[in-house]
Amino acid sequence: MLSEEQLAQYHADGYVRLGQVATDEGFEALMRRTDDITQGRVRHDGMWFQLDLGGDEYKLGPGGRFAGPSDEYRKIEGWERDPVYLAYTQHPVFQDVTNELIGDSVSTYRCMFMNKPPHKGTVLPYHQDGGEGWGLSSVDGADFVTIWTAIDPATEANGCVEAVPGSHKLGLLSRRGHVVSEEHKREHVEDHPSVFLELNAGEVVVLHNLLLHRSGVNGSDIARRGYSVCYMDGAIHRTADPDRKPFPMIFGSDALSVADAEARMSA
Ligand SMILES: O=C(O)CCC(=O)C(=O)O
Repeated sequence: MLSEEQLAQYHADGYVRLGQVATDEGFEALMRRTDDITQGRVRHDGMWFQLDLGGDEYKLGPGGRFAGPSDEYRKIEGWERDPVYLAYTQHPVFQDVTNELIGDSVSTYRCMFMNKPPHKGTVLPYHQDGGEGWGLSSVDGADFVTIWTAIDPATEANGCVEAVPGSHKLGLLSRRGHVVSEEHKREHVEDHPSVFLELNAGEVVVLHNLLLHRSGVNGSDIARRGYSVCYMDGAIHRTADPDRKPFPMIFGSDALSVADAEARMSA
């Protein structure tokens, strides 16, 4: 449960740190499973992989199926298919937090791995999470929250998330663009102090979806792997979907089951 102080910080700054949520043993299992997935020892249908191109230009490679064992995936989506990661995503602490900030019925837009390999890592410019590009029935994302877990220590040197405290209060700056325009950057980023959300391995930060955030390249010898889950109101659906099918449910009725995910693995 968020304390009153934590809740006040979340509303004032648009982020709040939770410390380490997993037990040490649980976190070791997450680290092992991270390697199992990036190295292809564990495979799940429907996961999406994108290799890192590196560089300080926002240039992304194509995404698709597993492309062989690699420490150089930039992004991998679909981690809710994995029982170890699903159990973590459904941790009671995250249930309390999302219950408080969203409600009882919670789905996930995406459960993703974001990596900046040593001396690589593509820059991610300042952006807000939401807008029409997400193709959702909730455009301004007033009912999303991201919970970001450091798999490696996340530091300024290896490209941790950087954010402008309080910027979530600006509301959605553009319905169209995901990345902040030059004009909005001049107005809302330059001359506004930012914070580097440095975390020890295992630690967690909760981010308001409209918080202006970015991350840079990794200038260090240490990888910067993170696990980012966008939780949202379970009623949100894709605008293009005439059946209004919900996203994978994490909490509430029809929530995904760890036992089912385990059974699929051993089938
Ligand atoms: O991990 C990163 O570098 C950025 C992640 C991000 O933008 C997000 O989780 O919404």
